[in-house]
Amino acid sequence: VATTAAPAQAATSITINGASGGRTFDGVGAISGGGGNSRLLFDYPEPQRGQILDYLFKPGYGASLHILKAEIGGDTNSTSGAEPSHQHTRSDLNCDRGYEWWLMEQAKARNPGIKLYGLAWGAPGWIGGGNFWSADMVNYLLSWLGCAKQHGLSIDYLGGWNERGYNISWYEQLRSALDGNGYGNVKIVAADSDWSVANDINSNPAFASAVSAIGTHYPCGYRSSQSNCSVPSAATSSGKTLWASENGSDDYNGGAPAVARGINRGYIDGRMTAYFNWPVVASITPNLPYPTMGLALAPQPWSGHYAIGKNAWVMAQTSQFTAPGWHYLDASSGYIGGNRNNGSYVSLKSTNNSDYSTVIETMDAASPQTLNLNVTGGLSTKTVHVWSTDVTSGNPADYLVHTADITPSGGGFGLTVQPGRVYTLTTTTGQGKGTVTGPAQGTLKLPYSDSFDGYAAGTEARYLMDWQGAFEEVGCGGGRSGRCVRQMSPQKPITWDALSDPHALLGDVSWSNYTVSSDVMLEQAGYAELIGRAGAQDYSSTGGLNAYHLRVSDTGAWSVLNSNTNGTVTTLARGTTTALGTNRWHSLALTFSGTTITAVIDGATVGSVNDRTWAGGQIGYATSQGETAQFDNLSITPGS
Ligand code: 147
Repeated sequence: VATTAAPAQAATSITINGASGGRTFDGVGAISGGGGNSRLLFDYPEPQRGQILDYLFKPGYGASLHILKAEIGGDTNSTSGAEPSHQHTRSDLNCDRGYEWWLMEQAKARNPGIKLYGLAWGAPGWIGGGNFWSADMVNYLLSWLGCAKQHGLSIDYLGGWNERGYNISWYEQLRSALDGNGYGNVKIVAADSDWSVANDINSNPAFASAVSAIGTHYPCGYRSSQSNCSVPSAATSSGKTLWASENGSDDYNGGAPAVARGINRGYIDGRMTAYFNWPVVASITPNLPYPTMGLALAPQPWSGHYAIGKNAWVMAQTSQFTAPGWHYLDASSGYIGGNRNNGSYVSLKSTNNSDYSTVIETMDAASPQTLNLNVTGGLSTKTVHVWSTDVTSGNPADYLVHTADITPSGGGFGLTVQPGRVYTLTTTTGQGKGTVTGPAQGTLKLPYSDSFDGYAAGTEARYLMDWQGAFEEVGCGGGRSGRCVRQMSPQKPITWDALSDPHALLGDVSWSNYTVSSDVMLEQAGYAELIGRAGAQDYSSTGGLNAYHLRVSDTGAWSVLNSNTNGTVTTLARGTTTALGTNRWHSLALTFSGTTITAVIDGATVGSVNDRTWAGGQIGYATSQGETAQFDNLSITPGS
């Protein structure tokens, strides 16, 4: 076999200098929230649920996150779902709702050193008469911190309003409220929006003293590019800690090059000392927005199927080799040969002042490069362990591989780096890669039913994914015993994005011909709906859903509706039946058989229509805005 010698490569010298200055590293993390993206993980069976959590949080095993940023629920949609509030109304308080407390506990159980960061996307509408930047909102955050304390969780960082700008005096009020209520150690991040906050922090000392870190979203460009992470001079000269407090929004595998660039270049270009991937896990059904974004895919609690993404392994190339509190070595961080296309490297020094790790990414390189590394400035000259991830490979066996151990000679060693890879050179040990895998995909089998009786009050019914409002287990009303699902938001929320009626979805998008039935009880004048064949859901412009609905009002007015993501709602049939009233139970059913849709109220067929718009999809519940209706005895039976 004839071989051709590669053209001679000039070696590039890199000095890893422990005497270099540099900022303190705060960590790499990910976001649960903004929103709903962790919903189905909670419903996963064991042992798969624990395996996924291990891959996300266990040190030396997977993504091994340093920071978990969790949504502070607001009963309103925050991208891929709504997360429940700890205070649906002013007089209400329940510290056990939703899945973020559970997730933070699970993260802490695996890594007691993990840092926690809370941020709100929206809020219940009683707050500030609909004004987020209010004293009510400060108190809402204080009560959330009180809940965290009840859970034994100490919160390290707190933000304001996700991507909705900032209010200087509100941040100052928040700081003094934290200080005055025993939360002086909770650091404020501003403003989880763009860099404009840096100008005000730079010019207003009172604002500056309230804020610990400037956290900006997508500072290297939205989603896949992550190429240039330069920051405005006001941010640099503010002297504040700078973070990429949200980044990512990319597929759990396909986002890996952007993650690799973003973590390194955020520091090199912008001196940003933390990187947060949005979101932590894609644990939603495939019809919802961003169904594969995250570090892992876990959309099917009914099958237990999950997949750990390349994003997780690229993140591990930094997280497993460093810790918050380590120091960047500025003189040993930059672009290979000064050329961005060759790739980048950052070096960090342990708090023991001896161990170090250098993370190299060659995402944009075209050919192999030879590096001559020199270790100096008091750093360990022990064996250098080399780990690498081939980001161009689709084979998980090529991710986070321990590829070499090098003994430096006279402080020096060489390394050839291939294009499209991440390498970590380290004197530390303890890294590892979990190998357990989950079962194959499967559908959620019909018939499916839920009496909603087997849950504690305040929890969410299995597989029921809130989109707007909050659907929660309560003791049934209307003289019925047992538990029911109730829509808990009695007012229009302070939204993060498009407002829609409260609704929640459940099931497999492949369901086609079936009958869905449920009992329903209105609590006020208004309507409730049974939804079927639900598919795509818009979050940012109309809040619309591809679906059919049977809507019933307290007056007895009913309709069969066809809605879509453009926000269009078409009435397919309508009529009036005996008034349903309030606090009385009724039964609803919708049957889908080919193009025939049949609506039944209290056992009587009220309408039958033909429509071919939606061939299949999930079931769901909806209410008019502010209607706290109850639902019971869900049943979905297969049809033909
Ligand atoms: C972010 C939100 O903070 C997340 O909750 C989630 O919605 C995520 C989805 O990509 O997006 O909001 C952004 C939306 C658009 C841009 C940046 C952030 N953008 O176009 O730069």
